[in-house]
Amino acid sequence: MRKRLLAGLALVGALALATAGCSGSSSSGDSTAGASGGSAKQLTVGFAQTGSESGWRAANTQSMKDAFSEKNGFKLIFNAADNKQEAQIAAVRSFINQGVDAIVIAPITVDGWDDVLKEAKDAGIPVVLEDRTINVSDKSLYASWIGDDFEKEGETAGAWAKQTFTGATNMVVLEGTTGSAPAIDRATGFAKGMGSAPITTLDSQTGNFTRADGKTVMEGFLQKYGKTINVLFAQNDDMGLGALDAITAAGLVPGKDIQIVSIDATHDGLQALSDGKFNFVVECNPLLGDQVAQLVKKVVAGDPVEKAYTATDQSFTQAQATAALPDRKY
Ligand code: GZL
Repeated sequence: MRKRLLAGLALVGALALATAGCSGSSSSGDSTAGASGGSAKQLTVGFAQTGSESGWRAANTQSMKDAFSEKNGFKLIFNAADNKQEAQIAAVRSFINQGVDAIVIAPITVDGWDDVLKEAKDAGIPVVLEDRTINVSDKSLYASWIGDDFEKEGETAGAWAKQTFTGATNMVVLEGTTGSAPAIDRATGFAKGMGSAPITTLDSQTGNFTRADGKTVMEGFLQKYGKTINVLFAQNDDMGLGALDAITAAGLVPGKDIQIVSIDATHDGLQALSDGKFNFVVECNPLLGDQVAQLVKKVVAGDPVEKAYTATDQSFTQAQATAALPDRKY
């Protein structure tokens, strides 16, 4: 069960002492001070990232690398698993064998983590989750999680669809990575937000959070359903951006013939919204690095921490996207 405790924002603020908001973050804390102050030895941290599947992921990786810098008291061992869970688990095992001080994981999928997390626990190495969540039998196998509320993101997108489509409407869905928390929770949230709106889901398939697969799957949807499609729910911007090429190639106008609602609010996603090719975008904040770094220091220092810290997200209409773009840092 992945019910997450919505921690008070004040707590997130306390963790991110030197962090700016969504517009970009730069740790400026004392490079040697541990979370509880005073000098501390450099912490070696292994970070098992999902891969490099999307613009969101690139921003998240950069945020983590900026935060886990030598200046901030870390030696970072980084691994990107090319969206293959077995590779990600192998990376975690390698961190354990190297005897790192802590492990951070952005878990590709929700299941399959019990064994390797037990190995980390047996080795006395604390694990912090960032971004995606997992299903585990024993929650003591990880110290804490920081990320976004995917179900709320989906619900916000679904509520926009309910408000926008009052007559019979046909929808297709580009799902994220199969078995991943954002794909599962965004679908759940969208259904909640959509409620009893007269929206029929013609088809729903994974585009693996990538532009290439988003385009390919949308081409298939267009061949099968053509002009009967009224709206696309893309579970991330990259799949929606890939779908734009397919929609245009089919002689249809994205944002008009087929409306698009997407999640992430990357720069390219907000640009598509500002240009009228997307119709509504929900943010999923990738700039988690500073909070994760502060949390790791507190966990290693043995300070008390919450089980979950949830980042704050917003949503964008076309006008809001146009206004936000100049200052957008990702
Ligand atoms: C969400 C993150 C998802 C993004 C995608 O927190 O896990 O993975 O929505 C990314 O863009 O690939």
